[in-house]
Amino acid sequence: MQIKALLASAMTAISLVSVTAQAEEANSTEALYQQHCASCHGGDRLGGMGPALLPENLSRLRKDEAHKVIREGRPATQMPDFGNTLSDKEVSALAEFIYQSPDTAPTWKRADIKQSHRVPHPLGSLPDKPVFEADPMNLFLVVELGDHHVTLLDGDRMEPIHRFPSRYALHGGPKYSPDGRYVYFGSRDGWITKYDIYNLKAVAEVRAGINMRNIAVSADGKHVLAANYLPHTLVLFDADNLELMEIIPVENDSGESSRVSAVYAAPPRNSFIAALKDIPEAWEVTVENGEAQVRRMETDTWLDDFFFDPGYEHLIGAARDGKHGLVIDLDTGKTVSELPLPGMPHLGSGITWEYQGRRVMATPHFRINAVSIIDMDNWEVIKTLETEGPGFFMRSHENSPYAWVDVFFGPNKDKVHVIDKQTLQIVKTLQPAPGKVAAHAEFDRYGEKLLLSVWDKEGAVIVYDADTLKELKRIPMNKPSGKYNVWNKTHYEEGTSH
Ligand code: DHE
Repeated sequence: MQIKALLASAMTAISLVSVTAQAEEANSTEALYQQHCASCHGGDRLGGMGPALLPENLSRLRKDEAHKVIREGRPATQMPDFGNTLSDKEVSALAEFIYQSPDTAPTWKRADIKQSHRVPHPLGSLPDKPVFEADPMNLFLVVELGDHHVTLLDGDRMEPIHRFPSRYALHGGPKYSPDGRYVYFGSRDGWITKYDIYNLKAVAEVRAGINMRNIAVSADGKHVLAANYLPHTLVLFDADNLELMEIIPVENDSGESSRVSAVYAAPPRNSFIAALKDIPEAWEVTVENGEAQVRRMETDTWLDDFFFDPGYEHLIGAARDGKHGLVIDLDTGKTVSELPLPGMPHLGSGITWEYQGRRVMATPHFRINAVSIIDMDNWEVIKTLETEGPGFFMRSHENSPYAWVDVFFGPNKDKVHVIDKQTLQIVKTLQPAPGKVAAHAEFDRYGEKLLLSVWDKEGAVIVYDADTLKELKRIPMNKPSGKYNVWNKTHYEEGTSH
């Protein structure tokens, strides 16, 4: 009995020692963070000159990569190497630390948003004429993820006009103002930057959240709506100078909150449509007399990625489980059809075209080697086209007979298929840079030429003739991701994402 008691008290003492040791270690890692990282990444890890270092923001970076970045730094950025300053144990402790949630959940409130707001060039203060010679409607913006820059390209000559730094990790398509003069970029860390293309200047900036999905600009160009994962909000801004209008908490009637999967403008409805990731609802947001009105539609499941028919009468959503799709009538909010799309379709990059007198839509899948082609009248899958791997992005143009889809994942990630839109067959498979991902095509305004990214630090944007499929030139770029043509985006061209 005595021995048992002695053992128990020894165990308690040992566990107290280990709890104390753990607490001391945690404190010393926190101290290390404050000493070496806080000045750039923020004392609260919400980001500063450097990106936010919270688990949500780091979900796309493997821990061993984080370890490497701390040890070796990031070339072409302000991130120094700590390999000589810190021991391996300290580097590992820091790499562990940034993946832990902070003791107090981070918040991003009205005061934080307002404090982040900057307007270096208020609307109306800069000249109304472009400072360069080029068709302003046939410009492209190319996001270069490698060193967080954006290149402005002349779409007639296919020559760069200007290259400028962006916020860290832009994601989703930048959104143009209806006249194509301004563009709004969204970053994963929540920053929205309004850029004046005519004057080549960032004119306003604000941070809408800590971890943002995407932004949408209303069809009349008056409002910007940001969709956040963290906090669970939609945030409405006046598009003129990105002045905060309203923070909309994303919750259901019982107060349960949700991340927002994405938000898009729905021009014929003069509204925004958002889908929620943790509550089975889609929301239609309209702005009336300066205030956001929310119409909730209950959905049969949680929606991830989604797409619309050209009249914005239906939302075609991918279920979060990745096993099927739903078609929702946006007027009644009712599910009118289920789609057998088992491979996690990437509906955000879906496109549509006329096929045998009816409209079809096509989408690649993240998990299966296929493109699904769906009749938009009866919502039947009319063809499942086998590809050489799961794809990410699909593109076409009204004037082009072809649709392009990449093979983003797996051993054939360097291949791109060209599909004949009338025979629904793959007519050519290109492999422009063996071993390197080739992805994301975008056509010029006429559908005559297109750009394809070689998604690599020593990458390029390749210009193709859209009819002969011949390569015309390569423009070197640093991990170019998406490319966005002003005409196609502002005219909601059927072959491009919106
Ligand atoms: Fe994206 C668009 C979601 C990972 C590059 N991506 C979008 C959009 C959504 C989305 C909802 C549409 C927003 C818009 O344009 O307004 N993306 C997701 C994911 O859920 C996913 C799979 C996981 C994640 O962590 O977010 C994901 N996306 C990626 C990447 O890994 C990519 C390849 C590199 C990156 O930038 O992070 C990537 N996504 C893109 C690009 C677009 C995009 C280039 C714009 C496509 C377009 O042509 O409009």
